[in-house]
Amino acid sequence: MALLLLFVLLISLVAADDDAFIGVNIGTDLSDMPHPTQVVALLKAQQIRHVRLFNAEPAMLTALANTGIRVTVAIPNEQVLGVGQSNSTAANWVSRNIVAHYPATNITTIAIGSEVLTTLPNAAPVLVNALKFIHSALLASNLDRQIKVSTPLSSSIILDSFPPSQAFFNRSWNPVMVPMLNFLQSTGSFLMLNIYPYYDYMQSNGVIPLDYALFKPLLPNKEAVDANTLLHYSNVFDAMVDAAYFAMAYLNFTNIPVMVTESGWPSKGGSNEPDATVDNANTYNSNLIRHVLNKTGTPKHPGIAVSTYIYELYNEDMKSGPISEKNWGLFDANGTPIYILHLTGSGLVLANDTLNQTYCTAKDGADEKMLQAALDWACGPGKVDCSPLLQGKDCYEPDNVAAHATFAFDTYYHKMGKAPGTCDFNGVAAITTTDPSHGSCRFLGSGGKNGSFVNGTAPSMNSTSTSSAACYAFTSSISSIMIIKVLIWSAFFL
Ligand SMILES: *[C@@H]1O[C@H](CO)[C@@H](O)[C@H](O)[C@H]1NC(C)=O
Ligand SMILES: *[C@@H]1O[C@H](CO)[C@@H](O)[C@H](O)[C@H]1NC(C)=O
Ligand SMILES: *[C@@H]1O[C@H](CO)[C@@H](O)[C@H](O)[C@H]1NC(C)=O
Ligand SMILES: *[C@@H]1O[C@H](CO)[C@@H](O)[C@H](O)[C@H]1NC(C)=O
Ligand SMILES: *[C@@H]1O[C@H](CO)[C@@H](O)[C@H](O)[C@H]1NC(C)=O
Ligand SMILES: *[C@@H]1O[C@H](CO)[C@@H](O)[C@H](O)[C@H]1NC(C)=O
Ligand SMILES: *[C@@H]1O[C@H](CO)[C@@H](O)[C@H](O)[C@H]1NC(C)=O
Ligand SMILES: *[C@@H]1O[C@H](CO)[C@@H](O)[C@H](O)[C@H]1NC(C)=O
Ligand SMILES: *[C@@H]1O[C@H](CO)[C@@H](O)[C@H](O)[C@H]1NC(C)=O
Ligand SMILES: CC(=O)N[C@H]1CO[C@H](CO)[C@@H](O)[C@@H]1O
Repeated sequence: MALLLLFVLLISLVAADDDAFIGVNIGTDLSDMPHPTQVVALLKAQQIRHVRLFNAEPAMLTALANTGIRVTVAIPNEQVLGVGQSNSTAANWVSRNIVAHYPATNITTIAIGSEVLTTLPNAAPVLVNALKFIHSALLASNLDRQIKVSTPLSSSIILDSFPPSQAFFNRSWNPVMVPMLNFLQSTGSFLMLNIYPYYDYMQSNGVIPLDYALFKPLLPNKEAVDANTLLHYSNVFDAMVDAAYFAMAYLNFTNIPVMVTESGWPSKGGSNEPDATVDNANTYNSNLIRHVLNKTGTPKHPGIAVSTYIYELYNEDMKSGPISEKNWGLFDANGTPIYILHLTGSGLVLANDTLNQTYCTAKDGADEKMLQAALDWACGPGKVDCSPLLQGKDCYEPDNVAAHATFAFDTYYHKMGKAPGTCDFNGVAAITTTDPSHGSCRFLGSGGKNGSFVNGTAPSMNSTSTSSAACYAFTSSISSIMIIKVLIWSAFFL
């Protein structure tokens, strides 16, 4: 009986430990990158409990100390070659960047490089050595159970990803993938994968429907069916994750979980990137977060949710490339949300963004005469108070029909309790999640933008205690949890 109880206790610990989480990537390519204490204040206000950094910057790790936030740190690509060629370089890296901060800063994972195979192929031959050397250094410091080692892969190395059951890793990389998967399996780590349905959709030339990329509900006959497994896919994300499971199974690895290290959608793009919009970004990220936290899992492994880091916290204005590259963020440098996610009732992460606000605007390109007629109707029979549109009033500028109609439509829509059909106006109006307020012209329903504004109210760096070399006490219960965890994973995957 006692044994049974112990077992039940361990299982519940395992279950808690395996809860899928939503994390956020923190890129720092901003011209006015907030101070680490401001970053941490934003994370706290937004209840973000898991972050991934692209390096192991000491000031950031110090600011994250004693916050309870779980941290994935990275060895940047330019250091992978050095670490993979020398175990003493690896050992030094661990003592300088990990041992110096753990456990005050709860580092849970070390990501070796970023998409090394596809962006830095000359480091590929030493990539597995880098994983092993870093792991050995953790082992020597008794940290190998707390801190996992892996390397984020681009999903482009998975070929023939639809149907997922036929997916396989680009065979040129088998000499790296096989020992890598052996390493991940034997150390209880996970396969890190970057998944970008946005690019899959963009590159598919219309083959992938936008709704399928955005997790929007599809009619059952529109779902993609894998003819070999008869599994139904209703979104690109699940199909990619299952493709990774099948690609691993093809190499006989069936018990390595997948962790998605990057996924997101840009909120703005150039003229050749028409689907990089605020609405699409909001829809994708909101649906992704709900999907992960709901533990829906994938068709191949239902109920096994895939922890995912959203790309990314801030818009990075210094990024080169297309306009969309600078616009993947959830927030601007001030900590103001780019859009308010639709997350009501989905749990606590990004809980400030629960306003779920919608607005009614004039459709882009709508016929001016029809807009004018709808505007006249709203301000007349529709009983909207249109006085703010008068010359000299808050919403007079910009003085054009579309802007004035948007004000009238939105006011009417909110007055009617956002009831279905109240944002149509003969087809010239549409619902959006973007607050059309500008200057002193405030729209009904706006006001969420201030909620998470963070302005350096956190203590300055100098008052934050710096953790010196931390001592770590080995606890034997952790090892038994790991063993049970492995057993449970294998049971799920059989
Ligand atoms: C590094 O490798 C050498 C030779 O392969 C070995 O003797 C040494 O113990 C290793 N050092 C560490 C810290 O693993
Ligand atoms: C660090 O994170 C791990 C994994 O989520 C958790 O089990 C552990 O309790 C955390 N440690 C501290 C000190 O918060
Ligand atoms: C597979 O990887 C090799 C080596 O990077 C690359 O040259 C080749 O184009 C890839 N194959 C496909 C189909 O992407
Ligand atoms: C996978 O296992 C099967 C059965 O044991 C074996 O025939 C096959 O060669 C293995 N494939 C690889 C890639 O190791
Ligand atoms: C969560 O998952 C359940 C089934 O697993 C489903 O019925 C429900 O609609 C999902 N909720 C959301 C918000 O996706
Ligand atoms: C949030 O938005 C969804 C759809 O976008 C809607 O079904 C739901 O009723 C909204 N919830 C609230 C509290 O407004
Ligand atoms: C936002 O905050 C500023 C300063 O705290 C305040 O003046 C302004 O009225 C707020 N705006 C809204 C829409 O709540
Ligand atoms: C933000 O901080 C700056 C500098 O400390 C200050 O000048 C500014 O007024 C603050 N803004 C708000 C809205 O508190
Ligand atoms: C921290 O202290 C140093 C030296 O005492 C000072 O130069 C620096 O401005 C301080 N930084 C902050 C953020 O207060
Ligand atoms: C608008 C809103 O809900 N703001 C809240 C965001 O979260 C912080 C911390 O939890 C609260 O203090 C704010 O009131």
